[in-house]
Amino acid sequence: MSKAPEHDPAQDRPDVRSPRHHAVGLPAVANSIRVVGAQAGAKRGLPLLRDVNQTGGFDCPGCAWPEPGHRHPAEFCENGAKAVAEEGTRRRVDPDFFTAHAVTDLAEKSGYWLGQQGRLTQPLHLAEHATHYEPITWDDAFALIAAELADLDTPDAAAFYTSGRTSNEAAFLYQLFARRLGTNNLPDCSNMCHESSGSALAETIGIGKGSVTLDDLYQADLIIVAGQNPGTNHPRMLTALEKAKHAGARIATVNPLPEAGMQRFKNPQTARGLAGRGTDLTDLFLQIKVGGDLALFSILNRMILRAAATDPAAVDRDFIDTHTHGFAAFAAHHGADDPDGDAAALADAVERTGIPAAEIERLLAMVLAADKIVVCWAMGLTQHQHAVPTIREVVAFLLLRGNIGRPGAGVCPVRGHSNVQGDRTMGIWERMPDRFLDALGTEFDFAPPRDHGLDTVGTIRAMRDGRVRVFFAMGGNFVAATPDTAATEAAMRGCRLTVHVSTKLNRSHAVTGARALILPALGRTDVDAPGGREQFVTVEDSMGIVHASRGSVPPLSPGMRSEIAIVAGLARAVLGPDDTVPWEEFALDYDLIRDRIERVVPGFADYNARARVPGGFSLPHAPRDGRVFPTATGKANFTVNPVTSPEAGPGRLLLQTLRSHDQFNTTIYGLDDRYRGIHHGRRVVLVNPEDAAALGLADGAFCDLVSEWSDGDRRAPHFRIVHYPTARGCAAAYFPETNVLVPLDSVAETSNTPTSKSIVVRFEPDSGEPGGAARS
Ligand SMILES: Nc1nc2c(c(=O)[nH]1)N[C@H]1C(S)=C(S)[C@@H](COP(=O)(O)OP(=O)(O)OC[C@H]3O[C@@H](n4cnc5c(=O)[nH]c(N)nc54)[C@H](O)[C@@H]3O)O[C@H]1N2
Ligand SMILES: Nc1nc2c(c(=O)[nH]1)N[C@H]1C(S)=C(S)[C@@H](COP(=O)(O)OP(=O)(O)OC[C@H]3O[C@@H](n4cnc5c(=O)[nH]c(N)nc54)[C@H](O)[C@@H]3O)O[C@H]1N2
Ligand code: SF4
Ligand SMILES: [Mo]
Repeated sequence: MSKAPEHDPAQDRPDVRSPRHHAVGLPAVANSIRVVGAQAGAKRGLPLLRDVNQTGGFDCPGCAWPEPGHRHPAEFCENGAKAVAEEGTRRRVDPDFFTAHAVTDLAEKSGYWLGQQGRLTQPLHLAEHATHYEPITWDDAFALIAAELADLDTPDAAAFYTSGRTSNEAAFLYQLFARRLGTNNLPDCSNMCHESSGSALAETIGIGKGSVTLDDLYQADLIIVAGQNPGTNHPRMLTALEKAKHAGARIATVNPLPEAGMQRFKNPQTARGLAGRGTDLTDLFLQIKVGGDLALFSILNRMILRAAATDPAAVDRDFIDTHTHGFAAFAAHHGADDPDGDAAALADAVERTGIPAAEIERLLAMVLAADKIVVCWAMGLTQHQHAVPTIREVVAFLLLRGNIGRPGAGVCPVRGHSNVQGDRTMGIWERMPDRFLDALGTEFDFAPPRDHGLDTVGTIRAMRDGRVRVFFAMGGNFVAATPDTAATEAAMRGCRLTVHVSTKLNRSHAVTGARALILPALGRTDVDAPGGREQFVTVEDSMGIVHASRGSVPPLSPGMRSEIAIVAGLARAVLGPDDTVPWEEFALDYDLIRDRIERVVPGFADYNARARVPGGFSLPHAPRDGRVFPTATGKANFTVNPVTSPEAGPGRLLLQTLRSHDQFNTTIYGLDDRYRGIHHGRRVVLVNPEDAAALGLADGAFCDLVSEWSDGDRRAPHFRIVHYPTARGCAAAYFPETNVLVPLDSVAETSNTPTSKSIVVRFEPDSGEPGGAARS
C-alpha cells in the first residue's frame, strides 16, 4: 500500500503568484521526469517514457491530440507524463487497505488522496449493509451482476457508462454486450464533453468529427483557437501551432482568460524553446465574455456578407452554390441586404462579447486576408446552453469562404479523452443510427434494440426516479464528473447495484448502490497477454487516425484483467453458455474482434493489416476527402441561429468551471496550477479585479459560491478569491469541486450537455471549510 499521507485539509491552502506568460520550457521537462520517477520508479519509469506515443509503444492515456507522422524520441508532454505516471505507478491498493478503510471513511477522503493510493489490484465487493469492501473472485462478481440484471423488469433498467479511455476493441464488445442484453443505455463522457460539437457538425456537415489533419494546421493561414486551453489540456498542440506559425500562419485566440500556453510557447524539443525566448503564438487575443462566442461568430458572418457586397471574393460563391444549402435564409438572417442594421448589430455584439469593436474588425481583417482558415475549439464552446447554435455558426463562418474540404482549412473540435472519438465510432452512443444497428444485427445474427437509450443526464434522472437500478461504468468517475453532485450522489445511492471497472480508486467507489463492485482493469501502459500471447489494442485520435497501442510494463497484479476480458466474462455470465458470440475467443485474440469491427463499421477495411502499419491509418471523412456532405439535404447546411448569450444579472457573475494544470478531469495530480500562478490549493475563484471591487470581494478573502436556478440555490463553500485578469462579468473555478453548483436540468439544447461553462453565481460570506470529498 502507498505511503502517501492522508489528505490534510490544511494542505488546501492556496498561495497565489503572478500568472505566467509562457508555457512549457525546462520546468515542464524536469517535472515530467520527476513525476514518473516518483510514481513508477526507474524500473517501470524508463520503459514507460521510452514507449509513450512511439510506434510499437502505447498511446498516451492523456488527451486525444494526434502524434505527428515523424516521431521525436520524446513525443510526450508534461501532462502526458503525469497521465503515464498516474497509471504506471508501482503503488497498489491491496486487500488490507479495504480492511483499514470503511466505505464511509473513503467517502470522507479527497479525490486527490484516493487517487494517490495506487492501482486497484483485485475485484472487490461491497455487500448489502456491509461497511467494508471485501475481495471477491471474478466468477462470483460476474455471477452477482448476472443475477441482478436477471432480476430487472427490463434491460432498460440498467445503464452502461463509458469514459473515453476504453480501446476500440473493448468498446465494440461492450456496446455489443449491452445491445444483446437489449438496451441502448450507453451514456458516455462525451455527453458532457463534445456532444454539442457532434450534434452541430452532424447537422451541418454530415459527420460529427473534425475535418482537419495535422498537415492542414501546418498549411493554414489563420487558426482561430476558441474556448480551449491547449497549454494545459492538449500541450503538444502547441508544437503544431508553433510549426504552423513558422510556416506563416496567424493565430487568433478567443478566451475569457489569457491562458499562458497560447501566449508564448517554449518548445522543449528545440534549443530555442529550452534556452531561448520561445515562440509568440497569439497574434490577436480576444478576451471574450463567457458565452459570447455565438455573438462573435454571428457578427463576423454579418461583416463577411457585408464585405461581399463590395468585394464578391469575400465569400466563396462557387462553393456556396455547389456544396451548400440554406444560404439565402442565412444571409437574410444576417441582414445581408440591411446595411442600416449594421451599427446596432455591432453594438449588440460588443455588448455580448465584451470585445471592443476595433478588435472585432481586426479579426475580420485577418479573416478576409486568409485563404485557409481552421477553427479549433473545446469545452469553452461546448458546455453552454446555446453551444450547438454556437458551433453551427462556426461552421457557417467556415462555409462562407469555402473553408471545409480543402487543405489548410476546416473544423477542429479538439477531443478530450484519448479514445473518446474511437469509442463513438465503435458504437458507444445511446442513439446509434439504424445503419450501424443493422450491420451489427446482421453480423451477430440478432435484433438490436432500436429505441434510443439514456445519455448521461438522462441516466442520472432515471436513477433518481428508480427507472435505472443497475449502473455499470467502464472507467470514469461518474459521481464526480457529472453535474449536481448532491442529486447525482443520491441517485447513485438509490441503485440496487453499482459496478465500476477502474484502474484507480475514486469517489464513485465510495458513493454506491445497495451493493457495489470494483473490477480492476489493465490500462494502456500494462502489458496485456491473455493466455500468454501478447495482444495490442487500437485507438482513434482527434483527427481520425486509428493506430495500435501496446502496453510496456508488467501488470502489478494477476488479479487485474483487461477490459476486453472483463466484458467477455460478464457477457458469458449474463447471456449464458448458448450465446452465439464467441466471447472467450475474442478475449484471447483481439484480431478476431477487429475482423468483426471491419464488417460492421465503415472505414475499417483490412483493419488487422493496417493497424500493424506504424502510425496506423486514417478513417474516411467525406467532407474532408471530397466535399461530400452526408446530411439530410445532401449538402453542407447553413443554419439560422438567433443571437443569444447568458446573462448573470446584477450582483452576479457567470462562473465557468475548468481544469487546472495539475489534473486530468477528476484525477487530481497535485494542488498547483503553475501557469495561472495558483499553488498548494484548488478552492479558488478567479474574479476580475473591477468586478471584485464592485462586489466587495477582497483578494485573499474566502467566500461561498451560490448558484441560482429555478429549483433553488446550490452552495459550494469556502473559496479563496483571487483577483485575476479574466473577462468582466465572469469568474472561473476548478471542477469537480464546483460540480455541486451545476443544476442537473441546466443543459445545452439538442446535445443535453451540462452547462458547466456558464453558471450564474452570487458570492456569500464564507461558511467555513467543507468536510470530506467536497474538498477534493
Ligand atoms: N492535463 C489535462 N489534459 C486534459 C484534460 C485534463 O483534465 N487535464 N481533460 C481532457 C478532456 S476530457 C477534455 S474535454 C479536454 C478539455 O480541454 P479544454 O476545453 O481546454 O478544458 P477546460 O479547462 O475546460 O478549458 C476551457 C477553456 O475555455 C475557456 N472558456 C470558458 N468559457 C468560455 C467561453 O464561453 N468562450 C470561450 N471562447 N472560451 C471559454 C476557458 O477559459 C479555458 O481556457 O482536455 C483533455 N485533456
Ligand atoms: N463542472 C464540470 N464538469 C465536467 C467538465 C467540466 O469542464 N466542468 N468536463 C466534463 C468532461 S469534458 C468530461 S470528458 C467528463 C469526464 O468524466 P469521466 O471520464 O467519468 O472522468 P475521469 O475523471 O476522466 O475518470 C477517471 C477515472 O477513470 C478510471 N480510469 C482511468 N483510466 C482507465 C482505464 O484505462 N480503464 C478503466 N476501466 N478505467 C480507467 C480511473 O479509475 C479514474 O479514477 O467530466 C465532465 N465534467
Ligand atoms: S498532448 Fe495529450 S496525448 Fe500528447 S503527450 Fe500530451 S497528454 Fe499525451
Ligand atoms: Mo472531455
